[in-house]
Amino acid sequence: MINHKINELLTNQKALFLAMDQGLEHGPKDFTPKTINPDYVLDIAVKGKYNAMILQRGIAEKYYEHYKPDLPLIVKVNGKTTLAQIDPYAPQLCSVKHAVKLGAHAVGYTIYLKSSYEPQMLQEFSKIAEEAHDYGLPVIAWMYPRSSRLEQDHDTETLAYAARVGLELGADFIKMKYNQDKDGLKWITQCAGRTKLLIAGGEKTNPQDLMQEVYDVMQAGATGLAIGRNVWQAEHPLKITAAIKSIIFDKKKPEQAMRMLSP
Ligand code: FBP
Repeated sequence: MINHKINELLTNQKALFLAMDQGLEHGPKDFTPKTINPDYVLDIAVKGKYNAMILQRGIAEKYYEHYKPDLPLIVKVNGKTTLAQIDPYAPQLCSVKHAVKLGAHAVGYTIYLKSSYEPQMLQEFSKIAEEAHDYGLPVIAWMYPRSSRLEQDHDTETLAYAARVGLELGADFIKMKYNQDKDGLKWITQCAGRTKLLIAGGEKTNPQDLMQEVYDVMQAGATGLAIGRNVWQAEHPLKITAAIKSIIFDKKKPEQAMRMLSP
């Protein structure tokens, strides 16, 4: 059952998800008057034929219905702002039952390993994974080693540990940042075992670096990307989407993908 549901989120065992939860995670600073409108981003997801759209419950409740027939939904069931002056902790904000009601194909949850709240998040995630699997929904764990003492930890051994934690906890996918260590990422995918690895997009970068990164992570064994700002902040989001997809799904080289971006 779960494997079938996982496969529904894949194209030839690869995946490209679009994320729009940055309004909660970062605030409006990531957006312009055009991109702040969820319909703008949802439209990119449909036209770009993304494997799924990642939303928090509020945007899903108010905007998703219209796109339901064409776009699988992943509901992010926990989250946090950058406003709280505490060690990173993203509590559960949406029940699995409610995500199911919204039409979710999967649920996502961020675990900040190294935070003093890590034990709570491990426990919450495990319960959510159990419940989601009971409903037949795959679970995606955002594995972000981070604490107030340490902004982010991108050390390969820590990311490998995080990947293994994802497997041990029952995540179907893990999502993490790429630290530009290609050999390291091969080890990280091995540590993740049968849990599929997705890479986050990060802040907007130039298309050349982005295409190289997509190529490198796919070569290292990633299943795909869950990306946001690099797509919907782009001047031509559908062109960027097509270029990324050519690498993920058609095994194109970065130079070939770049040619798709020329006017
Ligand atoms: P981006 O591609 O825009 O980085 O989005 C991916 C993502 O995981 C989002 O789901 C989330 O809002 C954001 O990154 C969290 O980023 P961070 O916590 O590093 O600021």
